[in-house]
Amino acid sequence: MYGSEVATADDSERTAFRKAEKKYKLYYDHNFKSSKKKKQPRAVDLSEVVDFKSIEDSFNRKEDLPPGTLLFPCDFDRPIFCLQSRPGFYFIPGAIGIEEQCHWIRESLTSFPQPPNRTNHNAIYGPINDLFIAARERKILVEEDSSYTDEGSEFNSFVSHVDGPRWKFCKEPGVSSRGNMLKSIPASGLLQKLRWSTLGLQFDWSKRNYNVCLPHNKIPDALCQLAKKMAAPAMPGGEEFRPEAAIVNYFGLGDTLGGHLDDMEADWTKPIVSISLGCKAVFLLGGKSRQDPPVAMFLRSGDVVLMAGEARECFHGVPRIFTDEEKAEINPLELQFSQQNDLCLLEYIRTSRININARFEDTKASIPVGSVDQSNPSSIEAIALSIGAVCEKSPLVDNCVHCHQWEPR
Ligand SMILES: O=C(O)CCC(=O)C(=O)O
Repeated sequence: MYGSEVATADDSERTAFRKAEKKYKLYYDHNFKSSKKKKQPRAVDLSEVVDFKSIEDSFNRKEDLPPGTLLFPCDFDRPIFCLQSRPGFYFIPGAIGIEEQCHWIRESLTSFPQPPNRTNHNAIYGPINDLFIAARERKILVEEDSSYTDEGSEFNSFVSHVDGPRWKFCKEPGVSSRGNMLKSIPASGLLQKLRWSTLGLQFDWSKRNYNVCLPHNKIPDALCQLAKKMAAPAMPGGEEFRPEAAIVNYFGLGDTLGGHLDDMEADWTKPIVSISLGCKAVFLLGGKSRQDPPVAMFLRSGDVVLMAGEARECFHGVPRIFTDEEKAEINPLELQFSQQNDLCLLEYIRTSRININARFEDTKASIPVGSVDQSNPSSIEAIALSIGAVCEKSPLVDNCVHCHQWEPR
């Protein structure tokens, strides 16, 4: 997933992929005419962004396709489009209906970040239970009072690292026995800073591999079924897709996912099934080199992308999500969540995008050695360093969803 071939600072201007990232990334202009110097998003030219929704609309009306776009022949219940220039890439616009989108958004916020699934917060706070509920109830994560070591302390019920700090959701900020304010962070802030969670087989960021030793649950059956159905057009010889791992990416305003290769899985003939939820985004699909000019395309809530075979070797990334009412295109989601009186979900999704990508990993090929010992700070540090190193070298991924943890906004 996060390719070994990481960009260095001096290719930031040189490669075609970098240029495209820069073109679509969110920049602000300061409006000096206004006394408040309000930040305004800089206008971006979206005329070259491929829009598979309008391609589908026009195909349904006139059965014609723009040059370079192909209709994949299959008996799927929706048209599936491919690009002549990128064999192994499939786009299924609006593949997931609105109610199902709401279901996966809810799951992504309530159950997917639950331990033993890991999130970007693990390295600092350890496993966190019920983050979404705590955010809804406006709770605060408070660090244990290290000056007070009562065995019966309530904090012991929420152990994060065995020897490290312990944290607990509280209604109020805490004060230590010596009268100092304890470190605390609102749960709502942690929810906004949730960048990834991993389902099924857990990915070990320090070793850049799946690690069967890390505690994990199976991927939820309903997600397997969905991925299996969506993957069918890209499966070799009519085989069934059985995902063993999934990464959930959470994007807020200004977040990006820098260009990378998904090269961690042993078997590249199996597709990655990538589901978009929430605000619209620009996705860049490059070639095998960062020098290849990427194709930019919109990803909307409910779209599904498959990357298999040769497309697995292509750089890709997300330089932009849109959170303004006109471009985000989430009115149907807003309507659903207001009907269900899910104000917290409504508030979240108005400024966020979620991507669930399911992968097949041959467990026999995964390295079962040297699992990350969460009680060992040097191991946690290794994760931080490995991700930090990637990001330091990549000036355009300063808001990258995978490295936020190490670079405060
Ligand atoms: O967010 C997306 O659409 C792409 C996610 C992705 O490329 C990844 O997680 O490797």
